Amino acid sequence: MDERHHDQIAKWERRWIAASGLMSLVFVILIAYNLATEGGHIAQVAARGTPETLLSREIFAEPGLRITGPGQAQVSIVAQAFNFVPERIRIPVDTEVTFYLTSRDVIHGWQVVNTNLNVEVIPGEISVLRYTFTRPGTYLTVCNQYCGIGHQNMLGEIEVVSASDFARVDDDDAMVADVVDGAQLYAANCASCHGPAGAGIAGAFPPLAGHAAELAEQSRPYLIDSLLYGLQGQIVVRGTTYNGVMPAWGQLSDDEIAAVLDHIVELGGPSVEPFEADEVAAERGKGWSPSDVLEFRRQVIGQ
Ligand code: HEC
Ligand SMILES: [Cu+2]
Repeated sequence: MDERHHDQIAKWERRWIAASGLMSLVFVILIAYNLATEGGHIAQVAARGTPETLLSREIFAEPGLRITGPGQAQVSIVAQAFNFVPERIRIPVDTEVTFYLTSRDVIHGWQVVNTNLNVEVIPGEISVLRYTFTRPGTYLTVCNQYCGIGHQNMLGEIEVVSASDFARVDDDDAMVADVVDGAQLYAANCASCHGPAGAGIAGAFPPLAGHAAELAEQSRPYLIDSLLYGLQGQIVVRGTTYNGVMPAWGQLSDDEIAAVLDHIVELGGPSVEPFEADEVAAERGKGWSPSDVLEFRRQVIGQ
């Protein structure tokens, strides 16, 4: 080998070293620019435990927004297959918000589009982070961790409004707060799995349209229990086998359970007497597991 070749190689080596050095510099500048303009928003772990113990904490008893002082608020959000509770949050602009996030079931993501908020929401952990929205507008929130068959439907919204709009809208809400809307509860809690019209997905989520009314004819307590305590194990609906997990909805009030049941029995099938809150209350406190509900289903409905 003569010297000439060595020089040639050394020249290219120097160029590549310079190029990779330059690239690292660009990355560092981008990170520094982002930190300087947006600030770092890295979630901290506030608590660990089982999902049940974390969800029984006061902050998650009624998830959503709480104004804690002038220019300060708290927002708690529960992620679950396949939605965020609450789905929609209204926040006054220029308010320092402390977000508390946890998951009821599997790992989810919570990314607020057009901001640098991006949290991995882990069952058994409460993640905390602070953020101040300085521009009014509607921000989309998405789950960015694949969490199951309804993952792509796992969307939410943060509406950032001026202080005066916030006060006004809050009054409007107070006026309608007492009206429990079964269709709305269904859309927010059930549609991601059972479909917007209750058609289900063959083999994954049983249909409710028509089927729920048939179940109610056979056993109203069963239908209530399936919501209060969930359902797990093999069932057959209209010749199709399902072997999934239906989460428990005991966190909904008696009125809300009755309203959502009225909605699903009205999706089709035989006509059914409206459900009463008392009827739901009578089924509470049995402390059943989803497998107990399956056992009960075998007795009153069949396979
Ligand atoms: C995460 C997905 C998911 C969500 C959300 C969900 N379900 Fe289910 N549901 C299921 C699965 C899966 C089953 C079947 C369970 C099994 O295979 O044992 C089921 C079963 C049921 C059954 C019993 C059907 C039968 O034949 O016994 C009813 C009733 C029901 N769901 C109603 C609802 C209502 C009402 C909501 C909203 C409050 C809801 N579900 C939310 C997944 C879901
Ligand atoms: Cu998810």
